[in-house]
Amino acid sequence: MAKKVPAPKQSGKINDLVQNTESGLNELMTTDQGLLINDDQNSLKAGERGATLLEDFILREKITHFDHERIPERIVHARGAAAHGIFELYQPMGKYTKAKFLNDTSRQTPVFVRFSTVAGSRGSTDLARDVRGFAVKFYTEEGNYDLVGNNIPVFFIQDAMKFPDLIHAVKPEPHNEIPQAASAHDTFWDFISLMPEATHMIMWAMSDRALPRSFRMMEGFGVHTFRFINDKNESFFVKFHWKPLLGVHSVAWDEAQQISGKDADFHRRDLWDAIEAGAFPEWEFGVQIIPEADEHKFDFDLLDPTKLVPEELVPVMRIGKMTLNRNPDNFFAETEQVAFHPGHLVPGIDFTNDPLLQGRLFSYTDTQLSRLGSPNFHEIPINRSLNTVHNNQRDGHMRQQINKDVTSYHPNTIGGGCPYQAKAADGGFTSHMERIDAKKIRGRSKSFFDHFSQATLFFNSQSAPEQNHIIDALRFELSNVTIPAIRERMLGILSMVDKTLAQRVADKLGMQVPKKPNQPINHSIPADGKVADYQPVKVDPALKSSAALSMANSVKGIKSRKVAILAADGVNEASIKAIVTKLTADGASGMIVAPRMGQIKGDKGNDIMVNKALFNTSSVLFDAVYIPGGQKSINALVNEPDAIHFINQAYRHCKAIGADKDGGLLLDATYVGTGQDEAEGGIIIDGNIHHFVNAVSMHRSWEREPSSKVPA
Ligand code: HDE
Repeated sequence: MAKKVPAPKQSGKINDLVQNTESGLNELMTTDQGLLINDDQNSLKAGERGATLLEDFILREKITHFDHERIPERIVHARGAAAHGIFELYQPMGKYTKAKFLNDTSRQTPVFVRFSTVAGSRGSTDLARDVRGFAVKFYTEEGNYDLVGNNIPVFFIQDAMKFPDLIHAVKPEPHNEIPQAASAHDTFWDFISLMPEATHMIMWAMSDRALPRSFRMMEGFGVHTFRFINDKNESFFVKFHWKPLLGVHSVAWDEAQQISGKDADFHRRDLWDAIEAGAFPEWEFGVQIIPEADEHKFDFDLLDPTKLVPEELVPVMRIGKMTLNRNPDNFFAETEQVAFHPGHLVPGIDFTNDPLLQGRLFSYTDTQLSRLGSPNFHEIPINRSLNTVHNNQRDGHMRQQINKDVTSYHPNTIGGGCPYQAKAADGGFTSHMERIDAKKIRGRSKSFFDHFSQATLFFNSQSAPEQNHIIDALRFELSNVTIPAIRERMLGILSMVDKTLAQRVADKLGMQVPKKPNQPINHSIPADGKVADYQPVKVDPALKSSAALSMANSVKGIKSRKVAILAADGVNEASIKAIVTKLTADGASGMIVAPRMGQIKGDKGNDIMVNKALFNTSSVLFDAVYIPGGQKSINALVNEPDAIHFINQAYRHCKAIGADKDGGLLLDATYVGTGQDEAEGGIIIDGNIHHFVNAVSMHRSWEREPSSKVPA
């Protein structure tokens, strides 16, 4: 039976895609030429036991198409999932930008958003420790605007020249293609240990930000500084943010590794299921605006993509909301073929000279040419703009548009001078007239040389559990490096961030922190320059800590959380009803996990539908566990090793565990134990479901972690 799906909000883009959609429901099967097919089971043969005939054009067509089904995966961000949605503006932004979609609060701008991991192949796990891509295509009335960002606000490198090196270093090693979707290997850390500019980003990548609980619980960042341009041609620097209304939350590293085995599609499924269930993910769109006059006011360079602008210095103004409300109809046609490009702009938004951004402006069209195979990739339905394209670009593989004009050049008289150029006043795009007076030089600005202060700022801004997780991640990653000299260089770099951090990592590696950190210089020194003048530096920033950088300060809530309810025959029906009703009312879900699939019998003799069996699910796929009583049920679960493991694992991962008065007896058989301190965070055994729901909404009780004795 077809699932009942809440009606998504319609958008101009969905209507646009309809002309390309197809369904075979109640239709006869045809060849690609529209010929009705009579037999799709057998090839044409010379006799029943004879050879297949070359003449069989139907077989040839079918197999030829199959042979060519695959296209190259993205060189980076190969693994991803996407959804349609809308963007709604809260307040007109005309003071800063003339972009129409940022001025009209009555309009819903259609969007298509793709989330991704960076390093892994298309079939790799969703839960790899990695940066996540956060790419948004706005289908505006002025053409497509792409904000191609990440879930981390800074990047590894300062100059596009180093991007191929970075990616070659992190991808599986070339001789044996190991490891898949992982940075814990020699070549990555070899490169990083020679690139002190990566230090700030490494702090983020080793933090739990690299292990999101859900795409829906990630922030998004434009990373680079961009420009807004208003209708008086005044320019403002701008940093873009996406703030998830569910808050920013992550899983534990041990949990991430287990999810990779239990459900490698965890994030993809989570996004899909939430949208199907009508729990539409939402983000507020934020901007940090900096007047041009303030460009040099900061102790870092706004053009340096390894730096963020702390929210304490420039607050984030929330100017609109994006809601994802519709899953794609076809993964390949939409999610795989969508082509983002930071150079897809609308009037009112422009670039800065960030050297990383400048390099990206070349790469994204170039890569589509090999990935999608033709300069006509803009005609693929998911990529085409809502306004009709008129220009003199012609022909090429798979051209769809039928250009009727005789002229394909400009200027012309034969075609009446059409298509016309648009005046700036009529929406024609003009580049910002930035004044430039410079020598042509292959080099780097000294204002980019501070590689450590914001790494320290980030580390100092983390809660104690977050700091522990960063240290654990560095221990894990560097312990997988086989060459001691690389580990040593990294310890030297870490000591520039924080001495205790470096020491704690070194202790578990069985190494010493080098007394004199080796700070390699990863950029050229001009012929007339002195080496000493080109060393990485660390300034002492005015701001010592920034609350916005810690997930501990993020919005909390119960909405869309998944709670496993452990039950067996004889379970207390009233207790199940109470918890499920409360969870559903609060926008969360409770799923019955039992020793077998099908149904179990409650204590009042009623059948209860089982959602998952202990043998086909795991606590790592849930946010919390609840144990309703019923003596028979508890007795059965006490004798189920999978049930005991389920609770122990949830305990180790610091999840909320709740039980009614009888249900608490099951905890005796687990590491949670009955003698545990009643005040222990997230363990609710008083049967008060309000207390339990509160605990779930806190996401995790990370403070429990250091005392956890549960084996992995
Ligand atoms: Fe990308 N990046 N990138 N990148 N990037 C690609 O384009 C590149 C960078 C980002 O869901 C590729 O269509 C260079 C920063 C996302 O389809 C490619 C440099 C940020 C996605 C490419 C960067 C990003 C990509 C591969 C350094 C965050 C996935 C496939 C100069 C602000 C988009 C493709 C999707 C994809 C190049 C650095 C984000 C090869 C050369 C910084 C989210 O063109």
